[in-house]
Amino acid sequence: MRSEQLVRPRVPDGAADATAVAHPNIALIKYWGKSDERLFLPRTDSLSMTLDIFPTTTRVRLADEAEHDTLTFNGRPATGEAARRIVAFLDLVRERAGLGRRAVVDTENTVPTGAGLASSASGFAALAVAAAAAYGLDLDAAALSRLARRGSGSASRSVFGGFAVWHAGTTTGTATQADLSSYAEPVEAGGLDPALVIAVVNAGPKEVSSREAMRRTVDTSPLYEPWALSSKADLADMRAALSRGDLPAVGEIAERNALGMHATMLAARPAVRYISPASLTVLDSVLRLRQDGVPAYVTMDAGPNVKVLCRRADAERVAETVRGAAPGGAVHIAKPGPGARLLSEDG
Ligand code: 2P0
Repeated sequence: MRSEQLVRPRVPDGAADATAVAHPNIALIKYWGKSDERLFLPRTDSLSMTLDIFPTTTRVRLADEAEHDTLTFNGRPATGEAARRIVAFLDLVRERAGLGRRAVVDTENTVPTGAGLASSASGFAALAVAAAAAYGLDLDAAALSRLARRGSGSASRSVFGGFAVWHAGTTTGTATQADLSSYAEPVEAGGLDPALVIAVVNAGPKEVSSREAMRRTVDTSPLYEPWALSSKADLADMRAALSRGDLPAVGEIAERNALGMHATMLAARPAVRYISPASLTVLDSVLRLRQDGVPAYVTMDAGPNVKVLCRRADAERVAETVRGAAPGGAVHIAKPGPGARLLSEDG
């Protein structure tokens, strides 16, 4: 039987086989734009809620003699860009550990295909925790967050459960100083009892990757800098709203921050448009709910699917409403979930 440990893995002596689980997170204050692409340093701070659904489980075993890493994803060989990113991440871990051994990495991802949930967040958080343990790195939670960041920016936040803020850090000084300065940490949300209703309006693959879209936005959008500036104020307001457990304020701030991010993309040259007619239909239905007195607020990421923040007590009603607005699409209800953790055979 496997049992769960705390976020900080206790590295068994000579561990060469470790399994970790992590969940996706949805940003309420968005990460959009890098200041350093190699180090995955973001231009702005962001803040997210880790979900209790769609875990990724990753096992990393060190191979004895292999010349290459062996990677599977849901039982099939990983290929292309996904494989390249995992190998680059393992190279970073190997460099830190001073070990050259290749690995066998098996990933089981439960995010439904095209659900519009960044599986790279749960994926690299689980990989960071499992690979750190397998290669014998004894890292605290902040160090695991920094490491996960190097696989995918948003993964830095999935190391933590509940709400987490990811510090943009600094780009002045050495690369090491910059790297050390950017990590996530937990945020208290007193008395908030939230749910996130996820409306999958389109399960197709996106035409522009978020990495390319954020690069294009930073390089060409005249609205980018104003949004980045307003996002700072949004974060301060969000922290205050979270600490007093004020769901309507949390929702309003999240909604304006997300729609502002999409505005920066619409102003990019050429424009990046993730919002679809079906997204707008869901947005309208949420506005109507609000007019009926239900506190419900939207956020959207690099895709057309819509996430609706509401009180847990209202989640079923909200789900029913968005299901009616986007018939045929799947609707999921998520609550705050746990941080990344190591699983062990012996407890
Ligand atoms: C976020 N997104 O804060 C933002 C909002 C999408 C929209 O983080 O290039 O997969 O691997 O650092 O983390 C998606 O981007 O990008 C994302 P990389 P990532 O959740």
